Amino acid sequence: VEIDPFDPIRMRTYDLSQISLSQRADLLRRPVLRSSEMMAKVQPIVEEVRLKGDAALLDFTAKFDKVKLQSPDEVREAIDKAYSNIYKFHKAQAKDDALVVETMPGVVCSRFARPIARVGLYIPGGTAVLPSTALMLGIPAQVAGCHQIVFATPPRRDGTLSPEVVYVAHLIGASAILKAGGAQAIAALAYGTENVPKVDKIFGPGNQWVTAAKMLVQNDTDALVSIDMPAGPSEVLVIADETANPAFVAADLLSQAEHGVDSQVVLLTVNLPQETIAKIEEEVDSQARALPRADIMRQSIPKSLLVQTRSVKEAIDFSNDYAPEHLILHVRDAKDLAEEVQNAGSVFIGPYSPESCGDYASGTNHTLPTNGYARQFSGVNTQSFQKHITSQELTKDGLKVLGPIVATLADVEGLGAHANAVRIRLRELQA
Ligand code: HSO
Ligand code: ZN
Repeated sequence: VEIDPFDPIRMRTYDLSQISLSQRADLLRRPVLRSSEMMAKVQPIVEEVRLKGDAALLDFTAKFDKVKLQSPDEVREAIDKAYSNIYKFHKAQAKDDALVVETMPGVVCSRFARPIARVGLYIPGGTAVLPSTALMLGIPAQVAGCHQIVFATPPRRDGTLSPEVVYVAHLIGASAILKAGGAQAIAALAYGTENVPKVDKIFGPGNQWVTAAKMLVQNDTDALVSIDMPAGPSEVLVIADETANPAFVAADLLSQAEHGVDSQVVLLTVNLPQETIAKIEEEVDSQARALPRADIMRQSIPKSLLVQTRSVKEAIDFSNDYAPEHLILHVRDAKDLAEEVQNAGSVFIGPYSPESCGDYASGTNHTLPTNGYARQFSGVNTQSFQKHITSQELTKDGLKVLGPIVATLADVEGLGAHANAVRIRLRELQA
């Protein structure tokens, strides 16, 4: 039936005085309920769910609602495994946090770590919910022993939170979840509100609003808050030589390209013949078309770079100058080449180490420096949630040796009180 949107919407109208008895009888009839037919259709569905439970439930949801859901158990198990790996790697980072060095006989210097007491972890909403980011920020906070861990994440349309984010909040022992996103969430964490606790450091990726708000509050001495690192769009640089599998290379480029229309994707080929380059390009095109976020890749891939180089040396030099967030090495002896890396957030070595593993579950952190900041920033790690305090203890003999050196340097700077604080003791020791 053709439906004209401009057709008036009207009821069927009759006048009892104008219609026959048989027409009147028609009006009294209900539309036919073919209930036995429907029952026959529904019965096997009911039966299948009764017998097979969740598996059948998910199958029918895929068939009728055209959505492939995962079973809650499967998701929980995957989160648990990821948690365990990320925990292991970040726990190991906490090992060398007590340092004691006797720099001279009787002069003992030490350094010890303390957690940053209150931290705010921003988990973006937007085009993809990222419970993995909750793990990547929450686990090092937990390992470091932060006293108060506050999540902030934008609520979904219906006002609820993603159940995966809530599950991670329980795992890591978060004390609160702020259901808000954007600049307003960052401000609430920085200053505190009636209901939101003020934090000492704010972590996490976000859009331009979130990033700008983090920069603002970090510059406000009244807020007294710091941030993890400057953030920009996610990026990957892949180096591929003739040993690379074109399909793997393309898949890795696309996994970054799907993050957003401004994702930065760079491919450096090393002495690749034109046919191999063409093969990679075909793979990029055909894989992208079949993926759910093809629309995003249609915008990010045309902005990506393919640069041909003549040697591995030329490629790694380019990469070190670019300082990518993620560097993937699809080359012969990839492990040796990794030794040459000077600037990168995280390195993925060889054909079986896709960035996805580091993004989710191998153990390394996925909150990494972008925009060239890998030159001077590390990715988020356990130390990001700590500060280090140093201390020293000198014996009398220690001061006898070190004191004159200090007094001399204080004299050079013209800081008599400094020199005096040493000499007053040395005199007492001589007496
Ligand atoms: N590749 C992103 C992290 C991420 N990937 C989260 C999937 N989920 C960071 O650059
Ligand atoms: Zn990713």
